[in-house]
Amino acid sequence: MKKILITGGAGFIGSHVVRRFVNQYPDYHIYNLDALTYAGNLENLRDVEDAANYTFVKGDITDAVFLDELFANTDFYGVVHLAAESHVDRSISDPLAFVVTNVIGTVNLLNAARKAWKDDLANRGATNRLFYHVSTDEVYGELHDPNEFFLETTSYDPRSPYSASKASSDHFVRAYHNTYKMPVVISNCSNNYGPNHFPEKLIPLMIHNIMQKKPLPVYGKGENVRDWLYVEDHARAIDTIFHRGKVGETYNIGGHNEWKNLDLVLLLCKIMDDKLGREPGTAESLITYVTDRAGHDLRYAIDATRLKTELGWEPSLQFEEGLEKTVDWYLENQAWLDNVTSGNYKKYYEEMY
Ligand code: NAD
Ligand code: TDX
Repeated sequence: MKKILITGGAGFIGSHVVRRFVNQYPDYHIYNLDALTYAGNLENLRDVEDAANYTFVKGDITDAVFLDELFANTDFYGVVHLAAESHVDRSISDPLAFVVTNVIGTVNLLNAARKAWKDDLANRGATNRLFYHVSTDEVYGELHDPNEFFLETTSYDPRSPYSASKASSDHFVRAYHNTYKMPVVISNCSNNYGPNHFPEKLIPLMIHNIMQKKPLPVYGKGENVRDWLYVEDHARAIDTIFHRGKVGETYNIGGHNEWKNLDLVLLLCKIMDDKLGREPGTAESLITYVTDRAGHDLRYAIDATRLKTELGWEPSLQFEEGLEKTVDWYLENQAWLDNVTSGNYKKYYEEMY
């Protein structure tokens, strides 16, 4: 049985990746390594927790000694690295936490793999092992020209502490490939949405606030543009790249689905009024324009042609369909939402808005 380490598997995207790998690959044993920060939640994985090919390991990627022991005791065939601090607003108030987890944590993981895989690395090309780093489109900076898209060759230009930390970790991953022959692959994905998304991010925050009839905080004028992808499509892309991506390469992943924030919030308002049996316009009346995010990137848009032409991946869901599925999930899982919005969330929310 091949042992695969997935980091950050209790988080939003990680939990969908863990579920997919556990269900699709009975010949793999999946180890989910997660520190269970505020963003990690084992409730996300209740349906796979008893699977014979799944093990949860509580641990912190900032702890190098722990990682070295883990890799010495378990012969991992592959690593899919998602553990990170992921919220741009939190990176603005506490940048160092992002350096520690996203940069130092990633280097610790690379070091642990390097030590454990040293015989394979000494023999370049003779390894089937893989270190897969999951990254973001935000490393490319922002776009102004509506005809421009991020390509795999676009120069890095990170503009928030979050994207600077992810760009740095991408650079370390490539440096380990070049210097130590670490077999790596990187993907840079656009904004995800779907079930289990923590309600500090735009879509689940708006869904939660519409349910509670609370103000809907739109930053600035709501003109910033994001390219949205359903999370299960991202998990399928990660599966595809893990198995068929070329070592040393980068793949962009995106939904080809750009929305201005305000238009997206208006669409959500319409869907939610409908589902909740409220008068049309009820949710929209909650929209409140608030101070813009510092250094707010104007537009992200991914060109995912390479992934389509080389590996045959395409998004499967239309946005309206994905958004309805997402809203339905939150309406059916209010206990999940109540649980993650109790305790520290209240304090975070009061400080933010
Ligand atoms: P998330 O915040 O929902 O989950 C992060 C997970 O990592 C949590 O389970 C948390 O407990 C864990 N974690 C955090 N610090 C840790 C540490 N020191 N040691 C071990 N575990 C730790 O994040 P997400 O939105 O699921 O993003 C996952 C990855 O995908 C990140 O690397 C992120 O940069 C990348 N990404 C996210 C998006 C997006 O739209 N959310 C888009 C592109 C790329
Ligand atoms: O309350 C809000 N109001 C608002 O107008 C929030 C939380 C956000 N916004 C805006 C800011 C952005 O333009 O909505 C847009 C989306 O914001 P987020 O959901 O915070 O996502 P973003 O900053 O685009 O980053 C996300 O996508 C790329 C993830 O959090 C990253 O982890 C990922 O790499």
